[in-house]
Amino acid sequence: MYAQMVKSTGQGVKPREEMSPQERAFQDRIDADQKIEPKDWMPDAYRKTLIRQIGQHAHSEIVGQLPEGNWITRAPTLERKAILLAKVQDEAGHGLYLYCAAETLGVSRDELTQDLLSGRMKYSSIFNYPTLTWADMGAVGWLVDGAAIMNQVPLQRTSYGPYSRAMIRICKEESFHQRQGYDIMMKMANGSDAQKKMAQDALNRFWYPSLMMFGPSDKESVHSAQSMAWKIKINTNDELRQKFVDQTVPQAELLGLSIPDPDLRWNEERGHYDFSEPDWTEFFDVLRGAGPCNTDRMAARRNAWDDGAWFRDGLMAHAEKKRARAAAAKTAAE
Ligand code: FAQ
Repeated sequence: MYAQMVKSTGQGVKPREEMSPQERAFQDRIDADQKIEPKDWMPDAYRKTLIRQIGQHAHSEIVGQLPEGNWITRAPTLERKAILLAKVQDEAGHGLYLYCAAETLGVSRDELTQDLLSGRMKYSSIFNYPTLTWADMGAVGWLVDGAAIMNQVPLQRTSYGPYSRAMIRICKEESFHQRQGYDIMMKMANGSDAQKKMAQDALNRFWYPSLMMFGPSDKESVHSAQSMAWKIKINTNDELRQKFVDQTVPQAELLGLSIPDPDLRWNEERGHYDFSEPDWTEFFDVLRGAGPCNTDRMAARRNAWDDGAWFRDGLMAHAEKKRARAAAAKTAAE
């Protein structure tokens, strides 16, 4: 059953008059801001959408360790190294919270991992870009974690209880991640000419990929309407992208760095910045596996899975031994 559920949905919103009484009662609970819990009845498509989104989110946290993991051995000071190590470990923890939340929907972590490795499930496009210099650690923390928080703060109010509670814990840590990234950028932007140039270059390379993290434009977003009706998503992709730009431009100004967008300007009438859209062809290329690092990222995850086989086998053998011993003790006692 799970295998059939993973296939992408892209449904429209079912009109109320076409809903079954059970579906109507479910929608009423959502509309009343009640949380849905694992044992509650839910429409199959709601379960399927959650597995897709939470699973992708979990994979993103795990694959997201790779670009920063690349710099742990090369951090410029012991303090920076300890901070980066802690941050990368936090991302592993976020992945675990999210896999656990997905498991409450009836899918195992092994199944989700197999779907990532076979390409049936996605992870965030952003992690298919390389981290070339130390300034990229600043840009990732500032922009990538900044975009992640912008998306995740509203998800604390998502309708599915276990996902919402995971997001509350995750958001606390993401705020620290963003601050540490901005701190690196401040040091670099106020450093030597070469360091400032490196910081500007990191911003140039990470700006548009960060904007892509929010997903395609609203008119291209296949899941938004239904996910918002179910309060799985609270905002549209474009709303969050705009909020991110509005928040980030003054931060770049404070750093003395320029956003790489000649059309970026404050629009007094709208009360928002106007900005250029990312290159959506590049975005969809990355999604279908043709980004700069897709092959490397998937190879790293496949190796990790294969290298961990002996450990998983050991755990299973130990559990089986314990089970057999308990069964034998029970028989002896009877
Ligand atoms: N990358 O209809 P929509 C982090 C796919 S965590 C790849 O708009 P939806 C922490 C989408 O899945 C970052 N695929 O979809 C960290 C769908 O394809 P499908 C991850 C994308 O779900 C920091 C298709 O395009 N955060 O960074 C992307 O309503 C630093 C159509 O799109 C989350 O996952 C993309 N950027 O909205 C870790 C947050 N965008 O599945 C380490 C939770 C769209 O039909 C270091 N997720 N797609 O085959 C969400 O909020 C939503 O899923 C969106 C997409 C907003 C990402």
